[in-house]
Amino acid sequence: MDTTKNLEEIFQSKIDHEIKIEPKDWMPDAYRKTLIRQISQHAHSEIVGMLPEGNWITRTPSLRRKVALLAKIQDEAGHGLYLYSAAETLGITRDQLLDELHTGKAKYSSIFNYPALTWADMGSVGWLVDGAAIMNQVMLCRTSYGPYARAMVRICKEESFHHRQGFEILLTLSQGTEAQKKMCQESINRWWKPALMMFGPPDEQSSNTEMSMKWKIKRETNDELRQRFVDVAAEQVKFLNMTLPDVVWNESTGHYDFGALDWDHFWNVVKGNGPCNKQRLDARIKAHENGAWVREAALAFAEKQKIRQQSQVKTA
Ligand code: BYC
Repeated sequence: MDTTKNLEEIFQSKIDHEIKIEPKDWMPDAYRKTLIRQISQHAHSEIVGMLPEGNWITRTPSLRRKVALLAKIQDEAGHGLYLYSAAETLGITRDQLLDELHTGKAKYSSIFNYPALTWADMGSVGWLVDGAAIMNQVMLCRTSYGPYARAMVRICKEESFHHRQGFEILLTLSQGTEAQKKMCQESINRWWKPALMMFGPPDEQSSNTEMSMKWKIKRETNDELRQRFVDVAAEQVKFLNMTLPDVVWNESTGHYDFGALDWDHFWNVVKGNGPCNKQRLDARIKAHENGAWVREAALAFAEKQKIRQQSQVKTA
């Protein structure tokens, strides 16, 4: 008979040999718990992330921009659904997950607690926020838990469109009037450091990285991904003729230095005290309450279909 120690060895050996862990496989409780934490935080980020952009749907400068923004926001709802479904395979219900979000127990990405003040912010969110998300999420396509890895493949494909959509908005502004150029640079300045904080705290303060790397949930550390993102963005910004605040080339390291990040500020935002935390949570709860009739109607329809199928089986 398999003892827990044996099961743990088999589990780790699968991970070491790049065999995916599937929902019915044995897994340590801590692995299950950390996956539920990370996947649900990710799902919540997708649906809270729709809010700052939703504010701009009625104010896009053209119909073309409106169609693209609507499609992006709709994709984000879809990403939330894939991720909630992946989390549900670990034995938690959608209701529990949403309840944790609405009661403030669950975290979501710090970045969505900042306001989107100008149209250029739709560009910065696409270029910097989706850019940082992709940098982090490409490694998650190879994460050790099968349902999460498979969801991430589709998410990453869609995120790369979002990234380009944002860059194109900034490129247009950067070639426009002086006022448009100024709006573009001001927006990049505001989003830059919060985007760098999306990668999580520095490695020495990151409580989960060590185990998550052993279990191959994460494949690279927060600091490694953050530096790679800085190096890529520092080259891309040249095409905009704009600058990134505090970013300078370091000849000796062969990387760009990016200046100090205020981690006290970050933890304060994560704890619920950022500029828009309250507004975001209130909007989420209101949307959930207003959607109750849709959930009830969908359940009633499913029930009706079930009864119809059963009666068809009986008459056949
Ligand atoms: N914000 O030990 P650490 C997007 C928490 S949005 C808030 O390094 P881990 C998009 C962390 O949860 C991007 N909290 O953690 C959507 C932990 O707390 P607990 C969303 C943060 O998990 C719409 C504590 O700090 N992407 O895609 O190893 C429009 C210590 O951190 C943050 C994902 O969620 C933060 N920024 O690494 C546009 C990707 N950072 O739970 C774009 C999946 C850390 O121990 N998630 N914390 O109390 C991950 O890859 C990892 O969870 C993280 C953090 C890299 C974020």
